[in-house]
Amino acid sequence: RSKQGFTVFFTGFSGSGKSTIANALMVKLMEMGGRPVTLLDGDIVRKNLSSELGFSKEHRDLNIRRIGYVASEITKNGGIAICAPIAPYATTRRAVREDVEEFGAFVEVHVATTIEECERRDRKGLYKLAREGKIKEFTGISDPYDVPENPELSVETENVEVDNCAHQVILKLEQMGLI
Ligand code: GGZ
Repeated sequence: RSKQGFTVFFTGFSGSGKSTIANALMVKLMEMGGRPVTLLDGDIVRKNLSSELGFSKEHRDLNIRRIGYVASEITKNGGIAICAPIAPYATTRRAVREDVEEFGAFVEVHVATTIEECERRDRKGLYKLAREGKIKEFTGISDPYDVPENPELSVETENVEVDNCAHQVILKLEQMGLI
């Protein structure tokens, strides 16, 4: 059994299912015991660690680099970090990968639920506000999202249940020899 720490980094649109899958994954990993599991969810990080930041490219990058720094420290100490921000920029995701891989494995999971489906769900009413121009620079509507080219795993929540998505991540972690 490997004891190295690792980071699972979810990326995808607002409302794609990142938080829900990340939470289900956290529960599964905690049940297995062993290493401590830390969830760095997008909105929780923004409330506690990045409260002064907005959604410009500079601020998003700063937010993601902070998440990456915390994840790399957790990974260094043999823990499991689960991150779930939008992280729209490929270069920034790459930088975080490099930070983490100094100490352990980086598992990028693209939550590939389409923008159409996220907007159709519109769980928080944010897409409507973005369409009305009341939220500017909204990812997928009026701001870019670089589709991950080589993620360790891609899942989607349109046709697949959350628990199944979390299970696919578990299988990938087993396959990589991390759990
Ligand atoms: C994207 C926004 C925006 C804009 C507010 N664009 O569904 P949510 O509400 O909880 O998830 C979104 C969250 C995105 O924060 P992240 O820290 O994950 O973004 S990034 O990785 O780009 O730094 C959404 C809400 O904040 N939100 N305004 N303009 N999402």
